[in-house]
Amino acid sequence: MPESWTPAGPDVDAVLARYDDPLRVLSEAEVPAILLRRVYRRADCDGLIERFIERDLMRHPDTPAVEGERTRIDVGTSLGNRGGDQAGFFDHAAATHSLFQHLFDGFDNPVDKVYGHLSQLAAGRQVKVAREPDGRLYGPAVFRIHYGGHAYSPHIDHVSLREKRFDYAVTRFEHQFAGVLCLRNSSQGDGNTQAILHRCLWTEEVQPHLAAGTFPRYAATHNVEHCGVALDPGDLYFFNTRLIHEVPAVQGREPRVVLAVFMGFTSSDDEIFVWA
Ligand SMILES: O=C(O)CCC(=O)C(=O)O
Ligand SMILES: [Fe+2]
Repeated sequence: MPESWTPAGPDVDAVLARYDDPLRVLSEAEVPAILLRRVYRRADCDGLIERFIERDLMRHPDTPAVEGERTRIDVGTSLGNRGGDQAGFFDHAAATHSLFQHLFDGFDNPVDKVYGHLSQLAAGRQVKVAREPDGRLYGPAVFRIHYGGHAYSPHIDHVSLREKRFDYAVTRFEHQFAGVLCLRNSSQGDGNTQAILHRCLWTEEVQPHLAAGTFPRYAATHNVEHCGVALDPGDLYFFNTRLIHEVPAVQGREPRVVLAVFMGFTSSDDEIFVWA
């Protein structure tokens, strides 16, 4: 019987006992994800969210949304949103580095947690914030607050394959992964909003199905396996963002709050660049 396609985990030691080079395993999508449980304290998850609300970085779940408000708020800088204006992107990233210098005071630093776990999985490669040859830094990570109704339909994330950006240093990497640390999950009834990873790496052939919203039918006719990634606050997962993936709409009062990073990986490259 072939082994089932399930995440590696639940902690770094278990992953390293099984795989010498877990990120290379991710690059080949041999496993859907590396899923590390309870890497960040629950009290720090709640405390950070309270701080964001106090500082007006996010809306309290009981405060009604103002008309036309977006269902997703970002705290941080993301290349996907801002990369079209390169100077503006790097200025915004510099402001994020300043903001993050003290934003976590009194709590464990969640960005360091993500980078630290990634380093342990990196088989000696250096994990660093993505930078241009002239030293300009990308945003280190982004908090994403998703309110009710926000969904990610089946998609991939890849700077060159999807976004067609070639004027950034991160284009040099062959593979792109994401890291997602859950700080709060939406919940209502028995169903939490959880990510689904499909055992299908992006190709030109599937693109029309993503664009037309017909990927579910494509997946059913091609017997594409999938894997749900159920996160509790404090859990961290890494996955290959060339896998078609989705997150169903957030349900209920609580927003889904995550700290997200992307990273560029090439097996033979001794650096891993991380950005948001
Ligand atoms: O929140 C997640 O678990 C994944 C979100 C995602 O796919 C994205 O931000 O591109
Ligand atoms: Fe994604």
